[in-house]
Amino acid sequence: MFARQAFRSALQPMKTSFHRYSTEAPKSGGINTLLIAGVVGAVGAGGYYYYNTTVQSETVIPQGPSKADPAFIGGDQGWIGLKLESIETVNHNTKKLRFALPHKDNVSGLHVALINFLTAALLTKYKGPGDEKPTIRPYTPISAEDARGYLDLLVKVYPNGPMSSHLHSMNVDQRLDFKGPIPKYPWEANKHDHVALIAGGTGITPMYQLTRAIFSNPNDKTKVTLVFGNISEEDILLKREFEDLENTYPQRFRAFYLLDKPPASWTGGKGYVTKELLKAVIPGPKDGNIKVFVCGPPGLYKAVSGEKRSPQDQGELSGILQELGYSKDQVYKF
Ligand SMILES: Cc1cc2nc3c(=O)[nH]c(=O)nc-3n(C[C@H](O)[C@H](O)[C@H](O)COP(=O)(O)OP(=O)(O)OC[C@H]3O[C@@H](n4cnc5c(N)ncnc54)[C@H](O)[C@@H]3O)c2cc1C
Ligand SMILES: *C1O[C@H](CO)[C@@H](O)[C@H](O)[C@H]1NC(C)=O
Ligand SMILES: *[C@@H]1O[C@H](CO)[C@@H](O)[C@H](O)[C@H]1NC(C)=O
Repeated sequence: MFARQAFRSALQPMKTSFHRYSTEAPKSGGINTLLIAGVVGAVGAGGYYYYNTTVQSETVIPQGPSKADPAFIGGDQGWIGLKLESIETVNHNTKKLRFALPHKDNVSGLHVALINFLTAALLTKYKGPGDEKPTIRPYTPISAEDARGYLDLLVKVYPNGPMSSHLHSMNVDQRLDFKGPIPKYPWEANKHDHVALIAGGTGITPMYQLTRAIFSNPNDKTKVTLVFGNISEEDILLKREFEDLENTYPQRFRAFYLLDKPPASWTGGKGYVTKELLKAVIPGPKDGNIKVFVCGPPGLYKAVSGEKRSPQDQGELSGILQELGYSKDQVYKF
């Protein structure tokens, strides 16, 4: 299928933000126009291969990870200082930071069980020398929920962002306060037939967590369509991980990448998420039991779904998804 081929060759990692949403008018024409024409053509020509597979209901309870003591149990546990164990530079503005859990046998505690998975984040806290109040920010670890002894954060630095700047300035053996888990969207196998994940920049990390929960459970037959936007090719985070999924589950996983500043050879999308693109590539509001997840910088929410009002309040649905006819309960803003 044309679109699939075009995108497959375009698979790359992701990251950064849809800064143009809020700061500039979109550029028009170019590759993006061709891309959308291609996608629409493909859909029109025969519909999506992956709407045809029936979702089997689960019959076997999968084995959860073997018993291990979780580091994060929520409640009144309070902050836990974790030592930075290693630092990996991912690209010009992103680092992967590995923090050691208190004991080498601890798991993070961000999973409930494979069949009843709570997508979740951890809070980090840092108070700089001159700061009146501590800065607290949520992060979604990208390490596996059953990884023992460590957790990995993928962190993009924002020039004037207090927490991301602090994280990027940290040295091995320094400690950072963590607390959690902060529950997000409760997941269980086959809760939805098809989910669409619309991410910008590091908004990819919760999407990765959910995707991994789905594909690590052999009983979960959910189809996943990812739409991921960032500035340049180096900004595509977790690209290899998503490529592996696309190769392993071609009937169930598809990824569409959009670049603000594509190289000449780029055959994927250009610019930002548009109504036409979403209409062409994600399941529609009437396509059965579907759910659309959104995570990214403020401009992405504004354009696609409307912003969250607070961690507890999803706010009204607006933007592209509302225009396309999705209902509020078909959309979850991370
Ligand atoms: C559930 C969840 C999971 C997350 N996971 C990750 C992760 O895995 N990795 C990661 O790097 N980040 C993640 N984030 C984002 C993270 O929490 C921080 O927001 C980010 O690291 C920046 O923090 P900061 O203190 O450095 O900068 P901030 O002070 O938060 O500012 C960052 C940038 O955003 C701009 N900005 C802030 N608010 C607005 C606004 N309302 N409108 C327009 N622009 C604004 C600022 O100007 C600045 O350039 C996650 C967020 C959520 C909600
Ligand atoms: C983000 O940038 C990376 C690296 O340039 C690229 O591979 C990826 O496709 C981009 N993703 C989005 C959503 O723009
Ligand atoms: C980590 O594992 C140890 C040993 O298994 C356990 O006693 C402890 O409660 C776990 N959690 C933390 C936060 O240390």
